[in-house]
Amino acid sequence: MRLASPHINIIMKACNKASRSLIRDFGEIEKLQVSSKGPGDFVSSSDKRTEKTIINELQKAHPEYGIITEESGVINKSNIKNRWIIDPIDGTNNFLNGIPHFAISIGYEENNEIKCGVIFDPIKNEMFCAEKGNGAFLNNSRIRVSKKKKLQDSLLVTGGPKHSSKIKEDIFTEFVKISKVPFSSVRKFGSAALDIAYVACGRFDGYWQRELNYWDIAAGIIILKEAGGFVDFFEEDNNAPLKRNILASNSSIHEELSKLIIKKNIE
Ligand code: 2AM
Ligand code: CA
Repeated sequence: MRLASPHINIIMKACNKASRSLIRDFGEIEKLQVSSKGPGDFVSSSDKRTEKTIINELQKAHPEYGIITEESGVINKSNIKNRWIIDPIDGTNNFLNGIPHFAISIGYEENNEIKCGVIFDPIKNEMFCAEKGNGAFLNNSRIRVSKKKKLQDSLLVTGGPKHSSKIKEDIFTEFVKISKVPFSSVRKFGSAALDIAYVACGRFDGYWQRELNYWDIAAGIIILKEAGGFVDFFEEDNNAPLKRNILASNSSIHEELSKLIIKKNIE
């Protein structure tokens, strides 16, 4: 791999370390699924342990950096210049159900701009990573977005709505509208981070989702951009900078897909 900045190395090391217990825990899930208690609490403790390992590794290198995480919230709040953005398990519901499709996602942000990021699927041993100006990689190979030119024929992915969503009906309406594009297909795989990574390496042509959290997609933003893709945020609520509605694509189908996104403010 030709990425060698100190930050990307720190992130990759943290991912590798945290993934060891994550893989072990995933192996336990099957047994827990048949128990009367179910795997819920176990998953939540696995999530926390993974996050703790990652934070420890990152803090060893830069104790002064800010950290935004799913489980622990914000650490070193006053440092907004250098920040790590962490999602210890993206695709928690898959993990909980014993479905091998989830990832660790870590981005590094400098002055509000994502500089590098890693999305690591420990089960398939696929590490997607990128740093600004140096391209995007899947393990040791350079990745590029697909060459598909038209929305027709494209393979798309989306997610949501979440249970608590107040805009479920609008999200379903949008889903139906986009699903009706001739000869295209829409998938729901349950991990926002992997959805974007898969657009970056050309497996999907486009991805959209509403009501995400910043940590779901921070690393994905730089990976997709460095792979030649395009990321857009629509109907951003300026009072909630960590909330995101995202449209990510191979660039070529972006405009066509964007026209199908419901533009009225439904938040
Ligand atoms: P998670 O697995 O870390 O919860 C599923 O469509 C994708 O959306 C996952 O990446 C999931 O992240 C993310 N997501 C964010 N907030 C969510 C929520 N409240 N409920 C379900 N999925 C959510
Ligand atoms: Ca997530």
